[in-house]
Amino acid sequence: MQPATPPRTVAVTGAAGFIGSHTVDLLLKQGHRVIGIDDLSTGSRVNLSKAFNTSGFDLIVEDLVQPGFMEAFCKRYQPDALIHLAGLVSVTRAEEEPELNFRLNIKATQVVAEAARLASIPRLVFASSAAVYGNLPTLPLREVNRAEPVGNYGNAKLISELLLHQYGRSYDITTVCNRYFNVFGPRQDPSSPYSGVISLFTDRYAKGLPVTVFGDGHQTRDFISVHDVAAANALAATKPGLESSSFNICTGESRSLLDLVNALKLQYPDAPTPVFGEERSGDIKHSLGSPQRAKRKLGFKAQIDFEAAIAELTSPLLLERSRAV
Ligand code: UD2
Repeated sequence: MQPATPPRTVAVTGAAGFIGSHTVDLLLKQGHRVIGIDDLSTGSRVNLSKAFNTSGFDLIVEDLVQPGFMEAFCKRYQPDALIHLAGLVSVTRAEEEPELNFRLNIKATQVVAEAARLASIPRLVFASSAAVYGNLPTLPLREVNRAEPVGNYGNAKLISELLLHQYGRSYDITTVCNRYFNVFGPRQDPSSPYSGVISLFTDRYAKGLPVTVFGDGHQTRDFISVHDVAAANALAATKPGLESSSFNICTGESRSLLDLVNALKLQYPDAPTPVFGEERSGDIKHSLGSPQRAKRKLGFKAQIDFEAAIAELTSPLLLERSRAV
C-alpha cells in the first residue's frame, strides 16, 4: 500500500494496547517508521505480533512517567509526531484510585508534552474520550459544546486536552485531541464487567453463555471500529498542514443494544436468548457524536460498516476481504 504522506517517524505510547497496537499496525502498513513505548502493565506483546514481523518497528518497554525517560527518548529518536495513547482505561478504576488516575491520565500527559517541547517535536496526538462531554442531553455531540465531564476519568481527559492545547499555543506544537466514542474490535479485553459491551457480549457468546442486557436494550451508542480509530490517529499524526484541534472520532450513527444483539446473532445463530436486567446505575441512555469537524479538518470519515466490523470479531478475514475490494 502506498503511504498517504511521505514516510515519517511516529512514536506511539501505549503501543501494546488495544487501540495502540492497531494504530501501530496501520502506520507500518502506510510505510512509516514506528517506535512504540509500553510498560506492558495492561498491554501485551501478543497484540504486536504483526508489528514485530514488519521492518521499521521497535518497542521500548518502560513506564513513561519515569523521570528523564521521555525527554531522553524524544531527543534520541526525534519523531515527527508522538501519539500518546498510554493511560488508565478503566473508568471504574479511575473512580476507585484517583491517585492512579492522576498519574496515568494527567501527569503522564504533562510528561509527554514537556518532553515534546524540549525536543521540538512538532506534533502531538492524544487519546481523549467522549467522556469529556459528560451527560449533555443535546445530540449529536459537537466539539463546540461545553465539556462537562462527570467523574475522574472524563475530567482527566479534559484536563489533558487543556494542557496539551496550551502547550500547542505557547510552544508551536500542533496538538490534536481525538475524542473516541465507543470503540470496539479485535484485541479488546473482555475481562472486567466494565469492559466495553461488545467485547463482553462476544466473549459470552463464544463461550455459549447468554448476555445480560441492562434495561430495555433501547439505549444507543455511537460504536466505532478500532480500524477507523487507527485511521483517525494516523491522519492526526501525519496529515500535512493540520491545525491544533479536538475532534470527535465517531461514526455519527447510533445503534441500540438490541441492534447489537441482532448483529451478533448472525455470527452466533445458536446463541442463548439474552437476559434482561436492571438498568445500570449512572448509565446514559443515548450517546452520539457529530463527525463533521473531523471530516472537514482532519479528512476523517469512518469507513467500516457496523455489521462488517461485528462479523470481523468472529472471522477477521471477512473484513480484510471486504476492505480489499
Ligand atoms: C462508557 C464507559 C463507562 C462510562 C460511560 C460514560 C466503558 C467500557 N464504559 O460506558 O464507564 O464512562 O462511557 O458515558 O468505557 N451493557 C449491557 N450489558 C453488559 C454491559 C453493558 O447491557 O453486560 C450496556 C450498558 O448498560 C450501556 C451499554 O451497554 O447501556 C454500553 O455500555 P459500555 O460500558 O460498553 O459503554 P458506555 O458508553 O455505557
